[in-house]
Amino acid sequence: MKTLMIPLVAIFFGACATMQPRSPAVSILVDLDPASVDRTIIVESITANKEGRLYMPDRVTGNILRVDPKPPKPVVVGRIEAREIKGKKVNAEGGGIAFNQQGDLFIASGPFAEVVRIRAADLNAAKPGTAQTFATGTEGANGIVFDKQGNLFVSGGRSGVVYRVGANGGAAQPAVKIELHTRKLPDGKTEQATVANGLDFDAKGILYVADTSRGAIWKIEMQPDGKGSKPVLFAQSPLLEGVDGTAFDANGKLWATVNERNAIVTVTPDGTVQEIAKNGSAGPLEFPSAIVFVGNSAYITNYDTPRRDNMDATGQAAKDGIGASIAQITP
Ligand SMILES: [Ca+2]
Ligand SMILES: [Ca+2]
Repeated sequence: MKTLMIPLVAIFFGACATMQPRSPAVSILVDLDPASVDRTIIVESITANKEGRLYMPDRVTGNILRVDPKPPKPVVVGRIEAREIKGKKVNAEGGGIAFNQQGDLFIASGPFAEVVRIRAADLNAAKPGTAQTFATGTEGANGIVFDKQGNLFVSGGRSGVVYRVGANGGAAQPAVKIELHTRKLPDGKTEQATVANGLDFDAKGILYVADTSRGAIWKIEMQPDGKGSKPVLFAQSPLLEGVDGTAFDANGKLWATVNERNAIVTVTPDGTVQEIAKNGSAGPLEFPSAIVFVGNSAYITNYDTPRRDNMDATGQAAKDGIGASIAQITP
């Protein structure tokens, strides 16, 4: 018997080796609020500077946090002050975040209908800089991305409009519009109407727009006058229901966080959608909202909204898991 066992064991382990899941593991880089699991910090978007340090806006405090992946301790380097609008205190609720070529940092604010800027020199842990208005008239401002010429594009959430702002800022102009749409979630009550969310350009300068509502990604060719051509469907799948932030990897494959499904997917240039990671409400993905690559490592913000696959056992909240955090997929 014993002599027979050895080849069987060898075959078994050999089979395991070939069947090993190729999906990379998701782990937690840092819990942004170790004292709480209950959204005392809310981060929707993430970007990295040229040195590979991560930056994200906290919607609760208005603080701009910086995290060096080694060691991953959050530091406040800037701030978006709340404003008084029509007699009420309104938080910026910082959304999309991106650097320009000069190293200035830009953050979308839906409640302000603006994109604000903190100059490179003012991103300072010793004296955090205050964000100033850069672009106005961006209703529902959510995702942001720069093109190679330094123009800023801003997604308008449920308005479906993608705005364009020149490198010097000012009043934004509509560049393209995604048709409106509303999807009911499987609970039969919750509605998702955000059709223009995460934005990205590919190497050829084609704009990609995440349509959270349809579970789709649109492709838009830009014309010389700064307007977009008619949006073309790049991918649509139940796997993309809740698609939020996107980023291209070094091979030109598009990665996307799918918030309400607690999932990460990839989309190949021919539009094939593949699930890379997915988990229940306990994490490590907790309503993942944005993704950025530093080299071959992906960093993902956990926004932790209580919705669909990110509901805890009460069916009301998302208090399991660790809450606001950065997840990572490292090679
Ligand atoms: Ca926490
Ligand atoms: Ca949670």
